[in-house]
Amino acid sequence: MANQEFKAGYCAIVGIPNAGKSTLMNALLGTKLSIVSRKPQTTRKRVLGILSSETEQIVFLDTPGIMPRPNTLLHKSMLEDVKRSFADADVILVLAESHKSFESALPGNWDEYKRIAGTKPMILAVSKIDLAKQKTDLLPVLQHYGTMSEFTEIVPISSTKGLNLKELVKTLRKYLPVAQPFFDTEQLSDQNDRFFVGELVREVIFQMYKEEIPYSTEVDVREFKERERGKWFVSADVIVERDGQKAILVGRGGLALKTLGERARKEIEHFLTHPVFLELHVKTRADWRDNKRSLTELGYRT
Ligand SMILES: Nc1nc2c(ncn2[C@@H]2O[C@H](COP(=O)(O)OP(=O)(O)OP(=O)(O)O)[C@@H](O)[C@H]2O)c(=O)[nH]1
Ligand SMILES: [Mg+2]
Repeated sequence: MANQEFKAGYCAIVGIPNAGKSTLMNALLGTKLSIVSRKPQTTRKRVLGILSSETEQIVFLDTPGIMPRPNTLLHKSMLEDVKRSFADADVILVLAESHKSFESALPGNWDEYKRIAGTKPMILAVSKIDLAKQKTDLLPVLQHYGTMSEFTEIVPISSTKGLNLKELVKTLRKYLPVAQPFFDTEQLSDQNDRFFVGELVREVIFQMYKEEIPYSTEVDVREFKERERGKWFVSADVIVERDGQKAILVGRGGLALKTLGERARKEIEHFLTHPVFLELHVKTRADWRDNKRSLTELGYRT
């Protein structure tokens, strides 16, 4: 609409682990950018996703889940990313799952984050409403959040069913400043393919392995070569904390690692729309989650 002023700004998507933040950003962008799993704490670094239309550009910051008590240096770094996103945002979009109790749908230390937000507008998206058994189940939930003064708007959504997402964008638009786009309107992110390739390997690890394995594992893309002819070449280290975990990752006769490689390669090829040769090397780096130097080398801010 030519008579609408162009608006542009940053929107941080925040909430407890597993609230559906990454799924929402992907649904809004119409593309799979940020990795998703059924396990909490999938996102570890903030992921930037750019939504451009003729009337606005919203730069989303998909953040790691807020956990009240960080118990590793990695967790602390994840929370720093959340806080940085609060600081960078023009509007803060808080996700709370519709089917969770009010006490558990927002972070235990919500007051602390409310303070960080200060006077910035905060919108609450009540997520996963497709899980509500009946429409009437949602009413008391929306009424309850309606009494919380920090939220200027409340929008019920379902990312997987695509419910109310257009309304959500319209609502967010209201709180963006009049400005020119920050990024090229064709651009989807400011993070490079190398980053997303590592994330896709990590996503398959979150889907394939149980218990502590996904949490103890990191992926470090060592080589990423685009070739003029033939397959592109990707070599990545899969880092675990202990040798016992290495054995689980590799599996009997190397079968698990082979499956991981095949599944990750398919995801990467889909993302890059180009065939790739993927090489994975499993390495042990003792307690990397609590080692400042290791974390810095792996691209975490500490
Ligand atoms: N039924 C339903 N499930 C959803 C919806 N949105 C997300 N999920 C599921 O919720 C789980 C967590 O989704 P994510 O997008 O990874 O959640 P997140 O908030 O990014 O999680 P962290 O990165 O770990 O903090 C996945 O299994 C999703 O498929 C939704 O609208 N409806
Ligand atoms: Mg996530």
